[in-house]
Amino acid sequence: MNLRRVISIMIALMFIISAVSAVKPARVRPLPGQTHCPVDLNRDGFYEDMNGDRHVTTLDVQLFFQWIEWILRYEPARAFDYNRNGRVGFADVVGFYNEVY
Ligand SMILES: [Ca+2]
Ligand SMILES: [Ca+2]
Repeated sequence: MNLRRVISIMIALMFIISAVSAVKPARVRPLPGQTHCPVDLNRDGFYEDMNGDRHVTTLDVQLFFQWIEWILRYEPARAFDYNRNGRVGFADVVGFYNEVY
């Protein structure tokens, strides 16, 4: 195998690795400090039960607010995009609060 071929394979591998690492997770995972995954209780595609205790309370709103940066990084955006603008931000905390109360 010549050097040119090795380099082209390495470049292709680097491209694949960067593409894979850029993909957002498809499934939700427990928020930091929680043992259960968030739950979409009414199956509307938005996960309102942040701590997975099968109840929606002010604690869920607090958890969303507290961990929004973490959610941005590790959770699928569509699950927490309450105002449906394609990204997760503090406006979604307000949207979530309005949905809950
Ligand atoms: Ca809950
Ligand atoms: Ca949003």
